[in-house]
Amino acid sequence: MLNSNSTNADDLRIYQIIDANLDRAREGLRVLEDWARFGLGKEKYVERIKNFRQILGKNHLEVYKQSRNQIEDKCKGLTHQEQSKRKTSEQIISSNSGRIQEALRVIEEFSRLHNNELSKIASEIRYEVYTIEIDLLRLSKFKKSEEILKENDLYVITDQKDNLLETIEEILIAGVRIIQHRFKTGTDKDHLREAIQIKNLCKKYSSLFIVNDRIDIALASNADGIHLGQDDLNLQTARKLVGHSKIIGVSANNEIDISNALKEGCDYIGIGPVFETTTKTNKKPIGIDRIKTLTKDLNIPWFAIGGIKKNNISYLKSNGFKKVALVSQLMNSEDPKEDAIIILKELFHEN
Ligand code: TZP
Ligand code: MG
Repeated sequence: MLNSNSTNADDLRIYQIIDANLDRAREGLRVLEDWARFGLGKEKYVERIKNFRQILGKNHLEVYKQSRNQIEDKCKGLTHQEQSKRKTSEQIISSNSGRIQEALRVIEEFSRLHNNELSKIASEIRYEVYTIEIDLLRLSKFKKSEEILKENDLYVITDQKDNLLETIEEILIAGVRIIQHRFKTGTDKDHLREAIQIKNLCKKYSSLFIVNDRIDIALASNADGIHLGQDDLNLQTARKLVGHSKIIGVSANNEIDISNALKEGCDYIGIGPVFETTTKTNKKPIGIDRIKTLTKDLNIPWFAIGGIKKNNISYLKSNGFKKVALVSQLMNSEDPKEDAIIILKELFHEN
C-alpha cells in the first residue's frame, strides 16, 4: 500500500514510471511463461512465472494506471533496432529476461519511498528471474540436443588421424549432425585443443558435439553432451557434474546395462558391436538378433555400432535398425563427404 494519500506532480511522474515498468515486467514474464509452456512443456516453470505475473498484477494500483493519462509520454513508440534482429528462441528468452530484470529494478528504485512493499516484491522477483532465465536457456539447449538425436540417424565418431578437421568438415557439409570426439592417446592439452576445434566446426553446422569418456573435456569445450562407456564415471555422477543442459549417452550391450542406463536417465544408448570391428577389438560382436531382443522395448534413441559400413546398412535397415554410429568407414574414407552422403541416403531410404 502507498505510504501517503496526497499526490503531487513528482509523484505522478514516479507513478507513471512504475505503471510503465509493471506493464513491461508482466509482458516479459508472459513471454517466458509461454516459452516454458509451449516451447518446453515445463509446468513447474509455468506456475512460478504465472505467480509472479499475478503478484505484480495485484500490486498494479489504480493510481499507477491513472497516472498514464495525466502526463504525456513524449517518447512513446520508440523502438531499438536490436528488437527487430532477434531470431532464436534463446535470444528471445535472454532479451525478455533482461527486460523484466530492468523493469523490476526501476520499480524497486522508484517505489521504495512511497510503496516499500512493492519495492521488496520487485527485488525478490528480479532475483528469481535471474535463475529462471538460466534454467530456461539450459532446458532449451537440452531440448534442441534431444531433437537432433531423435531426428538424425547417423552418428559419426572421430579417430586420431591427419587432417581430422578437414574430414569432419566434409562430413558436416554432407549433412551429418552428430559428431563424437574420441581421443584415446595424447596429452590433455591436445585433447582439449582438438575438442574445441571440433566443437567450433559443429557449431558452424548446427550439429551436436559429444565428448567421449571425459567429463572435464566436455565441460571445458562446452560440448553438447558426453558419452560414457561401462568403465567410465557412472551416469549419476556424470549428471551431477554436467547438470541438465548436456545430454548423456551410454554404451551398453546387455539387459542389465541397458536397464541401469534407463533408470539413471540416459538420453541415448550405443549398442554393439554388431559386427566384427578393428576399431574396438576388446569386445565380441553381439549380432543383429541379440540387438533386436535388447532394443525391443527401448523408447529412447539408440544407435547400433561396430563394423557398420555403407554396404551393410541396407541389411541393418531390413532388420529394423534405424540409427547407426560408425568410426572407420568415414574416418578412413578417401572421400568422406561422398561416403557420408551415400550412408545418409541409405538410412533415409524406406525399406
Ligand atoms: N564401441 C563399440 S564398437 C566401437 C565402439 C566405439 C567401434 C566402432 O568402430 P567402427 O570402425 O565403426 O567399427
Ligand atoms: Mg569410454
